[in-house]
Amino acid sequence: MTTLPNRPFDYALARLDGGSSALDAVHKRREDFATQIMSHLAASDEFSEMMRRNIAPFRRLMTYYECAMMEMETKFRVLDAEFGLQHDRNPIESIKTRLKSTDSLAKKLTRKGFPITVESVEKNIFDVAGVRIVCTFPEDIFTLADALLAQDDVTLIERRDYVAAPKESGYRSLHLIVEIPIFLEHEKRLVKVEVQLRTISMNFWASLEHQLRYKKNLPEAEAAAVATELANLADAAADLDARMQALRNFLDEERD
Ligand code: 0O2
Repeated sequence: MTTLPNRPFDYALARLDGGSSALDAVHKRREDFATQIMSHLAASDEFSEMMRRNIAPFRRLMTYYECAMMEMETKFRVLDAEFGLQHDRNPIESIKTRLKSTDSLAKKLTRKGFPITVESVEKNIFDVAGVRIVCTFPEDIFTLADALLAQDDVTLIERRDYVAAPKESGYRSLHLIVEIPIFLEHEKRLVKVEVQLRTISMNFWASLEHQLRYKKNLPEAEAAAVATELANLADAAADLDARMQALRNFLDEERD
């Protein structure tokens, strides 16, 4: 088991050395932030203008993504119900769906240097439709992912396993980009959906880290200490998951 030293964050802060380099870092971060805002505003304006000119195709595309999210949510609800029958417990704690906002779409197209058009959104952005599955135990993540990928109308486009190889931030989840069909009045369309699978404790960490990440105007050294502490907390959450899983496995063996 990984144990955290007492008050590691206080310790990290106590070692910080202030002075002019910290002040320079603050000025630099402010400048970077201002530059980011300016390019973001320009991208948003360009994106809004593009949407105004292409409102009907853009709405249609977003509706396809919405339909694909509904399909995907149903697939997981079916798996959850069937697992409940077989194993007397449900592997899914909650499901959340989201369409990427126009603001985030504009930012991502600009960041990646893709053209700002409706076609470009469909061709280049794979996480317009997002479905987040919060599982009870870590093994449920992989059981559900395997069951989804075994379905004959699901095509795997990309798999990123941030459980086996967490991000530097400490972020853990299994990400799948899959393509599924939606059936419209006169056609069948293949639509990409990003599925994020994670446990309750991975979700707890990711939600809080997401909030804290916006408190950005810290001097560099303090920001580094915060990042280290967040990564340590992610390890603590993973440890909790592993112990819960071990308990689950023990109880399952006792029952058989
Ligand atoms: P939202 O609103 O959740 O969609 P790529 O350009 O595709 O290589 P991308 O898209 O950043 O890079 O892919 P990545 O990093 O595999 O996955 C991005 C999504 O994973 C993020 O979506 C978050 O949902 C989640 N995520 C990744 N890293 C972190 C992290 O360190 N902390 C937290 N809290 N979440 C993370 P968006 O687009 O940021 O936002």
